[in-house]
Amino acid sequence: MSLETIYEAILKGDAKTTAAQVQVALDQQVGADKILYEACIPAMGEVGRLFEAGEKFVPEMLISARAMQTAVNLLKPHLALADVRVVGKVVIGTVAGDLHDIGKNLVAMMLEGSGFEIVDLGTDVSPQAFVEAVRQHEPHLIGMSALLTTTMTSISETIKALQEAGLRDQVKVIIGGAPITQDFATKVGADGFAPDAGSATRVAKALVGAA
Ligand code: B12
Repeated sequence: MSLETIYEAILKGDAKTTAAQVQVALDQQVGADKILYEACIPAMGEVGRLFEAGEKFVPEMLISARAMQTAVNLLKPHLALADVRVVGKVVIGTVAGDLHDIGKNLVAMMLEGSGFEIVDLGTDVSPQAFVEAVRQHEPHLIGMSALLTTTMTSISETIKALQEAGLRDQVKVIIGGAPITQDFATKVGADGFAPDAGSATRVAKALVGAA
């Protein structure tokens, strides 16, 4: 086993080899976070780079995403070391028009592992669905993920919908996704931004006063 083998397997979209090699790595006591951050996530970054360069196409992105998902499923129990103390409730989803969910799922997983109760609305979540979920679940935090420059606007639309529903003051908003920056977060009036799942946990805890 080497992290390189896992990286290559995800890049190729070979879910079987990915699963087998992740298991070997875990058996050899390689840390789950090391496997995730040094093999799996860089592989997805490379998939994106090759797609942008016209060397990979949507179906290939999809099979790499599936291989990544098998890795995440195996890593999950090792990453999410359950902290029984509930520090807050988070409603999380990928915004309207956007189907990317690997990053959102990782963030949800890490938040869950650090004591948050998670209500996952899935992908392509409309501003209205976020508003309804806030009414129904009364979370401390809303997490929105956007991976496309074209769906970043759904974040501001959702924040606007929360304001119009009179709910904005009841909930903190944390956002993320590859095209999201702190500048963008400030501009749209989000309370927090994090570039990755690890820092998402820190920011979320700070927002609910549990840091
Ligand atoms: C896999 C993938 C797909 C898969 C998604 C499968 C799935 N179930 O998610 C499929 C094949 C479906 C797909 C489709 C498309 N994709 Co795509 N995709 C990717 C790819 C290669 C990887 C994304 C990924 O999973 N990364 C790994 C995860 C771990 O990283 P992450 O998502 O960034 O998440 C981390 C942080 O951003 C952060 N984070 C994420 N969410 C949140 C939320 C909160 C609250 C916080 C705090 C933090 C946070 O923490 C995460 C963990 O560390 C990216 C390339 C890239 N560099 O991002 C392109 C990419 C996002 N896709 C792209 C495009 C263009 C598309 C399509 C439009 C292609 C097409 N022509 O159809 C469609 C759009 C479909 C749609 N409507 O959503 C472009 C977007 C370009 C742009 N500027 O908008 C990218 C950047 C590729 C590229 N370089 O051109 N895609």
